[in-house]
Amino acid sequence: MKLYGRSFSGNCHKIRLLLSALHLDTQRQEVSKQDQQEAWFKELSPVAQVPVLEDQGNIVYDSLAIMEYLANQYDLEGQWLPKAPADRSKVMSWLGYVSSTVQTGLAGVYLVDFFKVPLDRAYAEKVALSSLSLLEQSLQNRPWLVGDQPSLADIAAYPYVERLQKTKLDYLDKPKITQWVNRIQAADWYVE
Ligand SMILES: N[C@@H](CCC(=O)N[C@@H](CS)C(=O)NCC(=O)O)C(=O)O
Repeated sequence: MKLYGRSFSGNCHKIRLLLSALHLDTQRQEVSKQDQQEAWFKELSPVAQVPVLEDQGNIVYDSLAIMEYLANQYDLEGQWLPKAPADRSKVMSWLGYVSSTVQTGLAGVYLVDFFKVPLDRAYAEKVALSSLSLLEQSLQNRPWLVGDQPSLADIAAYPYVERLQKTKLDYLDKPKITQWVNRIQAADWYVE
């Protein structure tokens, strides 16, 4: 199994966390922005984005698709992506929210503050603050975003929250989010 990615990327961090949680050994290849425009990489990812996973001759791109692939292939008991439709839908709702709103807000702030990408910082911060409120509220009475054990929902959201420490925004005024971050970093499946 091989993961093509970039260490700074939140989308790639999700996959590293899930691979570790599933105890899967992976070869890793760092892909530069320049590599992403090369023909060999576009053959793997027609959208020229990381992450890309190669497994048993299958090429999967997009972090959401990779997480779903890995869960279906290797999470046989459904610990990370529940099998029961009602529980599964709760995790899927978070994955949808992370791919849209959390990426716009939290990842947007990270891109502006850390990489100096010229995005609308004020809009990204407004969206980020609403996501932080929702996360704080969702963690009010439980340790994980869905149910009483960690799931893909936590793995997908974590990288963007953690990366706020490299920005002018922070989550440290949110006690439940802070505890959740500490809980994830203390887990035996946690990887940078
Ligand atoms: N929807 C995709 C988004 C992937 C994405 O935006 N990847 C970024 C890095 S985090 C990328 O490769 N951007 C193109 C570039 O940097 O040139 C996913 O979830 O994997």
